[in-house]
Amino acid sequence: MQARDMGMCPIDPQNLLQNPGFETPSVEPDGNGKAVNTGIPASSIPGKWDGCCSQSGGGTTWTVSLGTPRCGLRSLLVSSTSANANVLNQTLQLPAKVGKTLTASAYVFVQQASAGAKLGLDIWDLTANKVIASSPTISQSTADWQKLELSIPVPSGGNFQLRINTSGTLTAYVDDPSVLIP
Ligand SMILES: [Ca+2]
Repeated sequence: MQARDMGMCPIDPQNLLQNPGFETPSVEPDGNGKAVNTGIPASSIPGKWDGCCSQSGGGTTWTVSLGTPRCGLRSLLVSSTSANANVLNQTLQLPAKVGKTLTASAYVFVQQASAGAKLGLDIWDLTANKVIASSPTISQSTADWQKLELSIPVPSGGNFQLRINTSGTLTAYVDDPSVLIP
């Protein structure tokens, strides 16, 4: 892994997510903060991030990493092992934005991906209880950070989640997620 020196990315004051650069230090004793994907307990990654989805075999672990930030000091290390769909999500409640187009994005850097592994973003409609938009997914290692993006109108009710969705067996970094609604 080459050293990266990109410094702090500009903070977009319009970004609706909390802790989008994963920069907020955790209160975890290890100083990182980590979410083992059991659903209970919820994620301890600061900034309203929550893990989801228990499963019998395999799983996904999210750890705030100091090793490979795209910007700032931290990024999110995602490690999936024979996982079904696993998500790290952040809920947004924006009834005033219904019908306006949201754009969600994040940068990912996939270190290793076994056959069948996938990493992508989606929007989960909390009213309809379904995915309403998905970014392209990445299923192979990448040479550098790669941007994933999607756009969709804010659904009826305005309650939705941005989800970082991973399955199969892979190791990747995620940084700088964003939800913008002009
Ligand atoms: Ca960061």
